[in-house]
Amino acid sequence: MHNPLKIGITCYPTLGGSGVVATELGKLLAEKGHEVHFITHSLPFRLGAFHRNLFYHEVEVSDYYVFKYPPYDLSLASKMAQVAQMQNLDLLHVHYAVPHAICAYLAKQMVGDRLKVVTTLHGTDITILGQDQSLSDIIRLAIDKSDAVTAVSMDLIKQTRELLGIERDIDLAYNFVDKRVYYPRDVAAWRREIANPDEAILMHISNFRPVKRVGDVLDIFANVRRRRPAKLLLVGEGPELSKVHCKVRNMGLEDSVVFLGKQDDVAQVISLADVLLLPSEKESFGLVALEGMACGVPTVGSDTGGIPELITHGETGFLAPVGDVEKMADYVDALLSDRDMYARMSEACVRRARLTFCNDLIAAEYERIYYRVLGLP
Ligand code: GMT
Repeated sequence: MHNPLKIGITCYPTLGGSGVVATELGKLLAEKGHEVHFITHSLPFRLGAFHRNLFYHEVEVSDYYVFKYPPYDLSLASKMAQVAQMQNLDLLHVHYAVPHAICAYLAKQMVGDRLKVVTTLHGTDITILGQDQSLSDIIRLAIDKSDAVTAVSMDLIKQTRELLGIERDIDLAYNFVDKRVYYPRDVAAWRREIANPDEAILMHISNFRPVKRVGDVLDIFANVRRRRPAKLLLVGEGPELSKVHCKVRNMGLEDSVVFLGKQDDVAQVISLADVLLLPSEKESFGLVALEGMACGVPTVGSDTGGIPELITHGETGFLAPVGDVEKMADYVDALLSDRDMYARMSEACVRRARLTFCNDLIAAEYERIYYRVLGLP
């Protein structure tokens, strides 16, 4: 039995799966008795109620008039070092390489080698930013200098090796869901307000970035709707949203597509869906598909990145090549046409989410990594 640790966590606090994973992990670690210090530019949106082992340190950026670009990265690195010294942190666990892993490396230079750095790679920090010539060398340095590096799928480990030429060990730590929050909810009353009893509900949840291929979501939906009554619920916001609005109008789908915007209670919202759609171009893991699985909702999506590690084709969903909207629509239709297969798949989803991607398992994996880097095996 090890002593509780003092852990600093840095993530993007206001958006995206990486921030969700980091915040939920911090909450779990605090529950397990560790002292967790979030070092971020604003309060992580999933932090929720006060907990005696959770602390928040806000990064303030200097806006001195000589700066064309306020140096957030330097302020973050300094804050990490200050908090590490004041609170006697054992380690910094940073989520998303840019700029967090680089800042943690700088903080470690200020504090000394006793402060360990664990970096979790989440996906686009490697698959998109890692390919940007202006960033790739500094990302490689931060990865090489971290005391441990984790990635959210085997595929992301492979991509990190191939795209950045990284040779060091990288631990696998999948995304996880808290089974106390994500389980099939009874949302029958709400469902009646949104769809007629004979209508299927398809859903897409994302940050509406080009990589999510929301246009494909509409094409899949239009195809399915030619075969059966259905509604499409779109959850989230992002740069492609107005384009998607336009496409919905041009396709004459205004009456059957509902824009729900950003939603806090994802477990409740996901339970409204019969099928989730995730036709992404790239996806290192696909946290939203796991959240759906845990609520008993199968996903139809693309067989790219880490998605096949999460969704077993034919057992917990269906996968097709990126852009093959016809095939994805066929899979949605097949799922909705066979009640027995649907029930089997929905049960398999809940089972797999609980067995393989459950919070206790993955939090324990991160703890093992922390103790290892601290020389406490
Ligand atoms: O999906 C996004 O665009 C957000 C992004 C993030 O960094 O927050 O998500 C990435 O990290 C998630 C948590 O590990 C993964 O579940 C997503 O698959 C991954 N997104 C991509 O690889 C595109």
